[in-house]
Amino acid sequence: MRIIQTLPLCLFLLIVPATLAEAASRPPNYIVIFCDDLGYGDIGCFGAENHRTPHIDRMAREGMRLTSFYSTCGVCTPSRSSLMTGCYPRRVNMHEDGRGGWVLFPVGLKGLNPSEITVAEVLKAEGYATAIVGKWHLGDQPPFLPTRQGFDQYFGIPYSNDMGVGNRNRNYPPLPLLRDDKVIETEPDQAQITRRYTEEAVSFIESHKDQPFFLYLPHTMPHNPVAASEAFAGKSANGGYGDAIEEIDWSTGQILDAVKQAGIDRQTLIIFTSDNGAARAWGGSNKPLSGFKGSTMEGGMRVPFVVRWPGTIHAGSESDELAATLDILPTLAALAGTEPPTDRVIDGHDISPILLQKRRATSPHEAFYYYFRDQLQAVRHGPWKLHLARMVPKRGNTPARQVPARLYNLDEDIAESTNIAGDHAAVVEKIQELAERARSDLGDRNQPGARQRPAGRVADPRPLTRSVSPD
Ligand SMILES: [Ca+2]
Repeated sequence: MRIIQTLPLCLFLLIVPATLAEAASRPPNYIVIFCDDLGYGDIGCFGAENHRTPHIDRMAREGMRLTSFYSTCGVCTPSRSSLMTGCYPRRVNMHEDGRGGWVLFPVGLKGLNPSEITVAEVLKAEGYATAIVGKWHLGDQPPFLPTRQGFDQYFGIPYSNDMGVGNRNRNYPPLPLLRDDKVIETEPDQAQITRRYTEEAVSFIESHKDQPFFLYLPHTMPHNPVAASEAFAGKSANGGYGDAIEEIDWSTGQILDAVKQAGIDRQTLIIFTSDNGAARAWGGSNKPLSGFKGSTMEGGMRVPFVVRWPGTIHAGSESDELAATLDILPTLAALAGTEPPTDRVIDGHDISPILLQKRRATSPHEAFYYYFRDQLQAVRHGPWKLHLARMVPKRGNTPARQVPARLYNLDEDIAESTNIAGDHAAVVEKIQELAERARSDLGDRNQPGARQRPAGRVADPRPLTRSVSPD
């Protein structure tokens, strides 16, 4: 009798410490949900009243909101280059395309240099399974595809969803849908794309629950042209844009459920954020910020950020410390027990002390630089943001004009409405010094920076079609 009673206890002692040790030593899984053009005020937990986002809102209640989180540019390609490399777009020369466009276009000359080390490569070296489901937008030529940048697998439309035959301004090849490096469909039904991405993501989670994984889910939506499946089309209070947001919210709920059902809820850190602010035209909101996609106003670059990791990140927490997509690579690396590449400059920092609410954890950024295309337009330093004096080029019938420097205290004036440069000469001077530092390091307009690195280039780009077999 005594043996029977003690046996389960022995088993318990043998099994449980091993399980606990495994849980403690196993690095966390990562899921990064990255929306396209979703604005600061587009989800409920950041103040939206016209979009129903109960699953993302639940993520925020069970996790943390960062309210001063930035993408590094108001448009797609530069923003994504920072998420992947931990560097400013000019550092890796992805601030413009090879022909001077503000993002990469199909049949591009340029791509993220294969010699750059992406967050996927950092994690893969630690034994992570890696997948991307969605929009890549860092090069459409074979050497630049995600399967050459640390991702084991890829499923998605590789660039913006308006860059297909439906775009009457340009002669683009049919919009491709890729699996790994092969075009498996052209001009896919975009109303089904969020659902298909979600199914792919859930399937990846289910089949990789027993090993550390990194799942990057850059949605095609709500970039224009917006579309949603039957269950969401016409159902929101904000037209097609709201439908697309509400389907992304459903998708996020599916991801949360899949993680829970796989029994890895407490071992999985999930991020929800966006690549830039909402555009002026399509129904999105950046409230209470001013400005839109494509600008260096807060509305162009400050994005909503929610992170959830039950048992490790406190439920219902939030921080207004300045952080950026630059910090994703260093932070995920640190939490996985490794570090970012040490053979090159990395602009981001490990923000896990902020996420874990370590005492006195503050922003690791002395300055944050707001570039648009090749130009340094603004700098943030603590609560202060200085829009630098600059020449605004001629546009249409509006002549070129010189605009003076403008200073805002974002803690008191988040909408950048009252220029107080005249009252704070010392602050202006300090930020101008920081701007000079960025100019010499990263460059500005035609002035190259001392520590920029080249983008990848091909001499003879070709369309991604079903018949092209990669090199
Ligand atoms: Ca975008």
